[in-house]
Amino acid sequence: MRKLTNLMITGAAGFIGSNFIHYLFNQTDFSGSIINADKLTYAGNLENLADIHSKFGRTRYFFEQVDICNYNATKSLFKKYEIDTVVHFAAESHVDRSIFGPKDFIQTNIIGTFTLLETAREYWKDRKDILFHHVSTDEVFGSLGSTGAFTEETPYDPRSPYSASKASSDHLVRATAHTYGLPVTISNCSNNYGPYQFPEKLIPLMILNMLEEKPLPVYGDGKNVRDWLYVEDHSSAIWLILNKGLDGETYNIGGENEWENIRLVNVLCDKVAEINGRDKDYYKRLITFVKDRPGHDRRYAIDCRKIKKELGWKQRKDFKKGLDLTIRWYMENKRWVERTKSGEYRKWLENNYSEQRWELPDR
Ligand code: NAD
Ligand code: TDX
Repeated sequence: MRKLTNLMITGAAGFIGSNFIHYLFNQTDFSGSIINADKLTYAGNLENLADIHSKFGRTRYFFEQVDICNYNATKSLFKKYEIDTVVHFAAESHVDRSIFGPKDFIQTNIIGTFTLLETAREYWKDRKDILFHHVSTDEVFGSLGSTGAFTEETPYDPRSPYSASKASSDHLVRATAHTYGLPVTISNCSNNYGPYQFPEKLIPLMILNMLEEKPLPVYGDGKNVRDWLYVEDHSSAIWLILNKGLDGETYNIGGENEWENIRLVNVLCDKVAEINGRDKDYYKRLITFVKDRPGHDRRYAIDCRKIKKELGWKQRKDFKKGLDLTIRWYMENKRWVERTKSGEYRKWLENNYSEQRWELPDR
């Protein structure tokens, strides 16, 4: 029986990790503590969790600024909080950045994952009531032609520095389980969208550019296909895996919701125009085809029948509704948008944690 009491969630100041924490506190019966272990790179924004901090800070929610590549730091956190579960989100996550500067991807995604695995092995020894869950991506499987979908058995074929670093981390997790018996689970998920996504990724970038009447840059011919999943549905899948997933197993998670980029951008233009009371085609004049991403994977699609059948998971959010919620979130959260774009969000830590001493919760 897994303990699932003191969860170290790495990279939880980022997009999916912060949504996962909201999901745990607001939509599950989870009654333990969460330790958010995050280095706070450009992608880490503690304002994503300001509400959680004020409700549960220093009782059930703790933030620790830590680089997962630092063995001594991760080891002391395992001890300090008696960690029994790791949910490993921390990563460099943006494909374009990996093309211009792959080094941080190799460091965090590979060395960082390796360091966490070493820490977990050292601290947990032969315990079986613990779990290391590794969050990965569909991009490790490569690129598809016009038909078919990635299953858990699809051979790895990563084609960008980002996906190569994630593939490498997946291999390290499996090798550690196989060689040393560490209880692990892995999930490979398709493209997420929703609140708190850093506006370098396609959907928030397009929404915010429309609102500022800036060009909407579509790479290449716009016919690359992605399979989109609302971030809350990703969270529910991970929570299910923590509770019911079998040690050593991999689960694919996907939206079963494929869109060519250009079609998706057109739908976003329609929706933002509708919400803003503009003519239907108002924002489409901003669509600009630009030079393609080097090595741009053509199509991803996930076969997620295993997690559906074995764990009873399903996607709940209809895509049009999810897009509507997401657009409205970016329109209504002007302060978050402004502070994210200006870099002001990086000062939140100084202003809110200066007096904190990272104490243990009362037990
Ligand atoms: P993100 O870029 O929004 O957040 C990453 C977080 O990790 C940030 O808070 C950052 O500060 C932190 N971080 C980076 N380097 C660190 C380090 N060395 N030590 C500690 N913390 C560090 O990423 P995201 O979109 O939330 O993705 C989370 C995870 O999910 C990643 O592992 C990613 O590969 C995977 N994933 C993402 C998607 C997607 O569509 N975004 C889809 C499938 C899988
Ligand atoms: O300005 C843009 N114009 C454009 O046409 C951007 C930012 C993207 N694109 C295209 C490239 C992709 O085909 O849109 C698609 C989606 O791009 P991203 O949002 O950068 O996502 P992607 O490269 O598909 O990777 C995402 O999904 C899998 C996440 O960033 C990864 O972390 C995750 O593993």
